Amino acid sequence: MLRALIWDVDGTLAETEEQGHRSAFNQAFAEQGQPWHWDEARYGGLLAITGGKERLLHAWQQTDPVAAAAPEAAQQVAHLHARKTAIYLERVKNGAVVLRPGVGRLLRQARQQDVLLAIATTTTPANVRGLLTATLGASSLSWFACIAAGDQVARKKPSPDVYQRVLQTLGLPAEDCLAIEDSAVGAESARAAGLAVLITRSRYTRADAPTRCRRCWPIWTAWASPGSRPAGGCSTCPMVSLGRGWSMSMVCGTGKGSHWPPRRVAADTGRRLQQRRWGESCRLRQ
Ligand code: XBP
Ligand code: MG
Repeated sequence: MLRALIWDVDGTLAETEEQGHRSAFNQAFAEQGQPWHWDEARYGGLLAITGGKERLLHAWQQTDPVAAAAPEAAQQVAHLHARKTAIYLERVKNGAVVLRPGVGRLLRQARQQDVLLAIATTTTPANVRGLLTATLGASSLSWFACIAAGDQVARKKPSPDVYQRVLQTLGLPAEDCLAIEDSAVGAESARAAGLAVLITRSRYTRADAPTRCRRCWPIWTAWASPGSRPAGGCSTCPMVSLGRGWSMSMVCGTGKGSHWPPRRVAADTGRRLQQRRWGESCRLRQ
């Protein structure tokens, strides 16, 4: 039975990375006299390192390993990251980041139908609160039975810690919940916690290899936006049946596909998966 939807934030609730995180990092670098600028390609590579502080330190180690190993490096990273967070929050407050299509409706539908909502993210907790407040209003914070974020767990994604923390807080078994993610790293984290995962790929995860994702059954992919076609991916709009009459569909906007879903999904999870409607956007039904 579906009891809870557990949402990733960056790339899933909203396309936060480009207008939000990347530009905030670059502004913080410029303000603090750092000779760094992360263009889209560089930032895309760095997203393999989850967590902004960890990402900063990793990039620094790559460019100047001696300075990055100095005793004061951690403090400098923390200082830069604090400024980056402040810039990010300002941008979000000013409307630079919006929810992805269908997300607001799916959240509301879940609430109407007594499906719990939770968040499992590597980003800073203040960023989650800022995004929810700016896009759905301050009262939306109370929609979530659990918000697990950032340093609240020892190890960030792809470790399962953040999802395990959510499951523990909700007091639910993994088989009663569905994780919604945008990346292979996030899917790996959710699957390691025993969760089913629905992936809706985002701007920076368009090229995440389907072969990698298929390991993490059950996973269904949908394109980030109508018309975008990542290399080597599928082109279907799956309807996911979650058992006991629940189902969910995600829009891809690219029309009918052919090779999805893999039959082994059903065998693996005991859940049925059907492809019967096209062009639907994030609907949860009973
Ligand atoms: C994706 C991330 C985050 C943000 C930066 O998180 O890796 O680290 O890019 O956030 P998600 P901070 O799990 O939501 O996809 O700088 O606040 O760490
Ligand atoms: Mg993400």
